[in-house]
Amino acid sequence: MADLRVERDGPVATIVLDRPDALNALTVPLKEALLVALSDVDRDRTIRAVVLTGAGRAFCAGQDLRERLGPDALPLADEIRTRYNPLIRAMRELPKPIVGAINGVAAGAGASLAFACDLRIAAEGASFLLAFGRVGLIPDSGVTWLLPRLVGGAKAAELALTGEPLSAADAERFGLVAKVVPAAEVVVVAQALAARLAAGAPIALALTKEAIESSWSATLDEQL
Ligand code: T3D
Repeated sequence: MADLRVERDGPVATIVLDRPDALNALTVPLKEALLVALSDVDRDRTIRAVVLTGAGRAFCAGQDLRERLGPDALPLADEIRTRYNPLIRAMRELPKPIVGAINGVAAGAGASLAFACDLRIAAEGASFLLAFGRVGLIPDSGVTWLLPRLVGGAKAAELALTGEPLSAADAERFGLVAKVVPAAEVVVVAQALAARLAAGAPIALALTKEAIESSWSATLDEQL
């Protein structure tokens, strides 16, 4: 599939955003291909864990801003509802763990994709950038839900309001990434973690993911 590759190694599928010249910025075909890949991974019972990464030096630079200026671009809100929100839902509802191999900058909706992974391994030079304000937007694609849950409200507000980048090292300090490794190792380390998860009990993993997700809107009694 153009702009997206899916590589298989036993029970682990690695999904690679593959537009390195544009820092893997998200076009309509790329978003559609990613949604199809997530649905394929969901249906394939032999796949038990997923790695999401980007080709080249970036993880993902968010919405392709060149495409957005084109004549065929949907109104912004429609694009978010019809293409971005389904992607974030598909990632959070996938009953298999997703490990983000954050190989470089994750900006705008690219940061949303990184935050929607279950675990993140980051390359030393990677960063997270809530670039939405630079193009006059508020953080969309789930950022305002995902980020406070990952790093706490104060840090989420700081990152969202200032638009300052968060380095991989700081992201590790805040628990946003599980581990920071040299760039050359990030995919291999993420795949090894995914393989370890894939060796676990799949239904237990799926229910664990679901229980953590549902805890945010549940009382302790409901969760018990
Ligand atoms: O539909 C909707 O609009 C709704 C959804 C919105 C959600 C969003 O994602 S909004 C946020 C969109 N993303 C951004 O605003 C980020 C824009 N990019 C940057 O700020 C910088 O590129 C980075 C900080 C990510 C990286 O900087 P740097 O200096 O390492 O690289 P660069 O030189 O800026 O970019 C390299 C190339 O990638 C360059 O192309 P060229 O000149 O070599 O042909 C640049 O134009 C291209 N590129 C980078 N980001 C995008 C992009 N092309 C299209 N869209 C991009 N988002």
